[in-house]
Amino acid sequence: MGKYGKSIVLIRGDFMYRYHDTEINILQGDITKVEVDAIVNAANNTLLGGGGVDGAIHRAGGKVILEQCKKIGGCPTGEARITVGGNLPCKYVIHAVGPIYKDGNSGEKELLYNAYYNSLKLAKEYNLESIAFPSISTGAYGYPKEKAVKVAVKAVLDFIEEEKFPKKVVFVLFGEKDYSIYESYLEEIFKDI
Ligand code: AR6
Repeated sequence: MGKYGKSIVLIRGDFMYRYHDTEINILQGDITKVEVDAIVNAANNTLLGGGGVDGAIHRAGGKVILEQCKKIGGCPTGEARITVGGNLPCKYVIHAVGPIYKDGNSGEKELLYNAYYNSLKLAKEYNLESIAFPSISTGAYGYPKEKAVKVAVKAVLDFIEEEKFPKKVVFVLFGEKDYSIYESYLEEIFKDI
């Protein structure tokens, strides 16, 4: 059984970095299989589900997630809300809403940063020590992957720096290209840390 549970469809994922006391990993695979305290969903403002990772999480987690999302009643862009994990191996799902990418000058960067940062704030509030993120906004919402990785990593490192929390962060990349982008970016920035 692997580190992240017996059922993970893990294609690649041996990289591990440490920032303060936090372990940072990247995995290529399906986030619904990852055994952590919380996985983050790339949701939309309605929180009522959709395609991509959102669809996969609702399908695998079962109807309790949708029921809780309906009660929450939506979420502004850049913010995050929490539900249980239902049938997923994680305990909680943090539903974060990233921006739809327009031209890069419409506040997308700040909103994407906030989506990551606010997810970590919720994780801290619930004392969830391990958290897995997908690459928010880089699918249907069209955020360029090479730009998004910088924002995602900055938000996570800033949070760790400020809060010394959580214990583990996993970036879960679905596609091979997305994984390579994270792999080289983390390699590059951790050279200087
Ligand atoms: N595990 C990990 N990553 C995944 C998975 C998975 N199972 N499935 C897809 N990805 P997207 P967005 C990757 O489109 O751009 C939804 O309809 C995918 O390859 O899921 O934030 C929502 O309801 C991509 O890199 O989210 C919203 O309406 C990344 O997850 C809208 O899409 C994000 O792609 C949100 O768009």
